[in-house]
Amino acid sequence: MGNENKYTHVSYLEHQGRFKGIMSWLTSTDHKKIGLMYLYAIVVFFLAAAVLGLLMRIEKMNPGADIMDAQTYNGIFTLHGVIMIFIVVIPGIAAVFGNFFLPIMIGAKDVAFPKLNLFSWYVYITGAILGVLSQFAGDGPPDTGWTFYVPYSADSNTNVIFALTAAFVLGFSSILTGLNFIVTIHRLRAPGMSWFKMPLFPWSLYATAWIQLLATPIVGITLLMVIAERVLHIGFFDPALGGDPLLFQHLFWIYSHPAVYVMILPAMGVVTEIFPTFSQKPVFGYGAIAISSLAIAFVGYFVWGHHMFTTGISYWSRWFFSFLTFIVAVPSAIKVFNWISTMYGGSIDLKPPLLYAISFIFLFLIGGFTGLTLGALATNVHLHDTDFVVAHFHYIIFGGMGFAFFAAMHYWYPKIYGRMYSDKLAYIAWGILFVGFNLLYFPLFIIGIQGMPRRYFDYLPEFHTGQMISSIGAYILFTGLILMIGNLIYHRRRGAVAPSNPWNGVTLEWQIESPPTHENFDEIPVIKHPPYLFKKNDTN
Ligand code: HEM
Ligand SMILES: [Cu+2]
Repeated sequence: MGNENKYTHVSYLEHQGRFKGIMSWLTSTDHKKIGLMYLYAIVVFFLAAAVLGLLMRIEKMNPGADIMDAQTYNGIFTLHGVIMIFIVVIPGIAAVFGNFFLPIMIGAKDVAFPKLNLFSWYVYITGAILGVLSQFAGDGPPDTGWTFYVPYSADSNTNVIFALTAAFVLGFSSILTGLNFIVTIHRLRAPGMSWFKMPLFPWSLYATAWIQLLATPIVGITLLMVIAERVLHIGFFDPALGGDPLLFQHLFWIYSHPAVYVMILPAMGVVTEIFPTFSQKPVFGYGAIAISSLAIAFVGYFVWGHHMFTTGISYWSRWFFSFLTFIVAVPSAIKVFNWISTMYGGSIDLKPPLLYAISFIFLFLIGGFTGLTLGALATNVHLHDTDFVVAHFHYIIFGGMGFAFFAAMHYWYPKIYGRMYSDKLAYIAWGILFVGFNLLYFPLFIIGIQGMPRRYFDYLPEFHTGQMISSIGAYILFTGLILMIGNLIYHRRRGAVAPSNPWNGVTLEWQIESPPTHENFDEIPVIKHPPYLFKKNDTN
């Protein structure tokens, strides 16, 4: 066990500077406080959107209209999707744990542009609030789905412009954060930390940041084009005005496919930190993991057409997009092999963070293999726009990114707050979450194959059993979520005081106090070794 916390310095959670109370947060340029401001905002939005998900599941418990009409359902699934995608998971791990730990893990006192960092948070909150307001202002909740497909999104007389603007503003925040991270990693690594001595979570953030910087402007422009089409009747997409509806889908997915890597790469980065720590072994294949992040980010740009197999694009382009989709699976598979090899022969300590990280692999594999089913032309045509797709992306996004977020929360909690949560409650919450998750989403694979279309408010009687099981799963999952979050909130002030290095981690964040001081390091460390040396004679 590491040295006990001596509290010789002022922690970042204690007041310093001009303002007190909430204002000291809202004006803080400390990357750690900004990370926590993202955390609290994201948790609130996540819970709100989860309640919307639960409402949908209650509606679908039985055939026919139960608690809402079809139009309300359309509004709810649009808002659920918009919040979960643009407000929760795209910023997600990068904004919370990236902000908090990137500077610390590379031995810096802050990000390169601290004021820009705070500004990004304000842009984010503005976009998030706009997204929620779209439900209440003007002509009723937008009903286009989070993908805003034309021609419907150009015609629907609901509040689409509001939601489009929200997504646009949120994109700006994403670009600024990406820019900040890229410059930080290039300029602020501690002396001696060459690229290949950098820990792998920062590597994953680096790959992510390039996608944020290069892909997000595309969707921004696309959304503006829909607004222009609605307001000024410029024919970008409407054939009657000389436009092309397929153009929208191309532009949208050129961003939105890489966007799934903005979600998943930081998640992979998190578990890559957790496996070595709880196996007390250097990560297996350090170089392969670092480079495969870049490879995923790069190849991920060329597969957007797999969302468009049924739109009538040409045979060869379909073939090509399908082929490339299978290629992206290779670097992802390399990572999975390396994580498992890292654990192999290690002294494994199945603490809550590791349990979540292993669940990540399990759920991500189910999501990944069903993704290949969707990437293959023949099966895609059958499964397109069915609940199979809904199951697939919840396994990837919620099972992958969501569980990695929970893993990160349990891993870094003692460092962030200087307190421990209850292990016992964490195990119980995990069990409930895991069972609820699979009950909720697995049946959707089956009824999807049987032909249950996605985004439908009602269904035929033959789907009743599957829908019912799924809805019961939603209740269970929700209980697990509340228990997990409750455990973390409760022990924030009442938990046992955490040692500065409870898991015997070796990266830089474990070498400083818990909670960290305002400037992280008294003295910037000089890096001599690769990042994952657990014993003197270990090598990477
Ligand atoms: C908390 C538990 C959750 C429940 C109960 C839930 C439930 C649902 C349901 C019932 C749908 C509608 C499916 C349809 O009718 O086609 C849906 C769609 C969706 N969900 Fe979730 N979900 C949850 C969590 C998440 C998370 C964490 C994400 C993160 C990305 C997410 C993203 C989406 C998206 C993007 C859609 C697509 C909406 C559309 O088709 O336009 N959900 N969810
Ligand atoms: Cu895609």
